[in-house]
Amino acid sequence: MGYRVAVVGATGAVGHEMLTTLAERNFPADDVVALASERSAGQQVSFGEEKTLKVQNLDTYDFKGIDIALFSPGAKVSAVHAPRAGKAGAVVIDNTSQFRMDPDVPLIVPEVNPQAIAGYTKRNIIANPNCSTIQMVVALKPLHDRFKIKRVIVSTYQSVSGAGKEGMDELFSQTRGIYVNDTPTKEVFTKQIAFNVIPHIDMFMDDGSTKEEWKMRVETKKILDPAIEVFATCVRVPVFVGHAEAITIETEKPIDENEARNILQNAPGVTVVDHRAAEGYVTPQECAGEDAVYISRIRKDPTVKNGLAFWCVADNLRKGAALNAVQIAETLIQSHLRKAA
Ligand code: 11C
Repeated sequence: MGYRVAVVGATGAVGHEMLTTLAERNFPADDVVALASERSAGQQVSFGEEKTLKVQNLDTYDFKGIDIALFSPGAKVSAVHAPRAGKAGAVVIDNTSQFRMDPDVPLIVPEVNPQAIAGYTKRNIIANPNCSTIQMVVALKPLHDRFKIKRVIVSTYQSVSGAGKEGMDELFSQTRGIYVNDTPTKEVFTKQIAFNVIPHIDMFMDDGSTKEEWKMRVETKKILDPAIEVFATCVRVPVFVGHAEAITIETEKPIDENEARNILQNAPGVTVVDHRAAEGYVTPQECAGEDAVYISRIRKDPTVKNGLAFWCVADNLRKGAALNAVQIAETLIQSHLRKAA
């Protein structure tokens, strides 16, 4: 007997990727239900190569009988409907920022802290971290285990799909508009994103950082180690899919570049492409549609006693969102929600 799975926010960019990932990985589901707002109810969404699902209205949907609900509808909608689904007996895996820092909700990256899933029973909710955090902690974990990371400095280059389909549409229409001499429309991003970069993702905090930068700090502490200090600068760039990060770490133990490369080569979820030549590093355009977190440009940082720098890219819709959520579901059914075959 398989599982009954709901995908909430099924018409969005991440919801679409969740359905694709469930189908591609042959998730053992007997039934998959697509849910979205009343406005989208009745639409058809693809599930795998051959099937389509009719979108049902989230507001009136009864989650009784659903085993796992993958949520990506926006934080305000999750705030209302995730607890409702959890109370009805579904285990919610929520991709929004709504519950990530709730002490009763585990925040999970399966390659990093799968053991923490056990805490889901308090609220029946598991949180999926922010995309920029996920790819970073996948790379940091094996290095932390060996060299004990004290401090991380990270600058991000984040694609517009982080802001959903609307963000992708805005980059497309602004780029086209500039070529035909139209005034670019600006609704999703704070400044023109076509042919530009914007050092502002999510709202400003009192200390001058943005909420995206704050998320990278607090989520890394919750997932990996509260002792690690993270200082982030998060920047939106005119790329459709794939987030890139320039990461510099300072470690307690002496760190050797070749040993670090070897450790990363053997780390789960990581692919190292690192030759000092044009084909020897990965860019967002090459990682779109891929599952791995790619690491390139590994080199010593000689400005501190024990320092290492590297370049990290991943598909933010896959490992940064949908794939990580489905991997959490896979871990959950292995460890906690086993069903007789
Ligand atoms: C972005 N990282 O690239 C954001 C998207 O907290 O789930 C995800 C926001 C979040 O804009």
